[in-house]
Amino acid sequence: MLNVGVIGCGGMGKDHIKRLTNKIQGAKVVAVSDVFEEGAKEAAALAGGAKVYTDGKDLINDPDVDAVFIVSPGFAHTDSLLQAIEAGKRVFCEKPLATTAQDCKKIVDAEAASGKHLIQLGFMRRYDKGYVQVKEALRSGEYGEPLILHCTHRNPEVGTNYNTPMAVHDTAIHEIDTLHWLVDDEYESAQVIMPKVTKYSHSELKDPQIMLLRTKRGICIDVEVFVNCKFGYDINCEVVCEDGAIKMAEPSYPSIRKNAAVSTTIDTDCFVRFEDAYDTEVQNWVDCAKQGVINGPTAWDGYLAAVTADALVKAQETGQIEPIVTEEKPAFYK
Ligand code: ISE
Repeated sequence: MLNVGVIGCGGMGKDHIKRLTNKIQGAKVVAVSDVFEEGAKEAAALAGGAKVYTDGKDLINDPDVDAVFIVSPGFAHTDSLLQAIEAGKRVFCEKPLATTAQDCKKIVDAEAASGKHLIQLGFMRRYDKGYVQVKEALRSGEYGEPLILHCTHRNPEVGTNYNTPMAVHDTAIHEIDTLHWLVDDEYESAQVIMPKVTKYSHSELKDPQIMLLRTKRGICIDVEVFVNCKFGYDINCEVVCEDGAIKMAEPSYPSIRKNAAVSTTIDTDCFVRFEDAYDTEVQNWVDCAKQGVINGPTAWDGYLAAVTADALVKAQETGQIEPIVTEEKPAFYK
């Protein structure tokens, strides 16, 4: 059994605690921590009882905690990650790794210096069946080289505090990670095109946006990010290759004929759309952590995502093609 300590008991933290307690095999939540003690107590109850901490550092250093799950707000990740590395404990950290590329680099350097792969980052789309099928098709070589990717990332709506840069940091961040993994390439440049703004947006949010990424092998990617599309949580990905085009399967729901029309369901949030992916990524982390290994998105992937996001935010402001310049991948992550 892997004894897990969970840092961060907000909505997402509670969701993961329920998952670890009710669905995942081989793990037990033995401790929880949150700066808000009440939230931590509620979360401990969801786990059927667990130690309650208000300081994540105490949880990390608890000898009963084998491995740490970080689901606190992004700005709090760096301290917890550095403490977990120091304690030599395996970690699952929800995205983002950290809120700045500089902090991501600090974490990468600390993990590499420890000599042990300790961190798996919560980019769950890599575990989604649809993306995995596309990746397998690409890997088969049957369709030749990928040339163009057309993607959409649509949310029905977002909160009023959601602004233009969040379209990158909160939303497109998933495509940033998944797409370079999908085509096994690295990004070279970023550009953002701003269409007419929907009547459902406000002065602080340009919505929709078209984000363009070019990879080092020359693959061109367009991602429509539209977070007030109103009709659903709609994620699409089509890869145009030399010898065919591969479109990711849509979630399957019945097609219903009624009143001279055919209709089917579109999901309305990421928790339903990617429920299986979340379960698979956490089960994978538990299975690997029990064997003392990490096999999934790494801290280096978190650093790459942060640098790419920074270039896209700059491109939102300048309207220009911005270069994406990362440090050389350390041998530790190869
Ligand atoms: C949210 O944080 C997510 O992770 C969702 O996948 C994304 O669609 C949404 O825009 C984000 O705010």
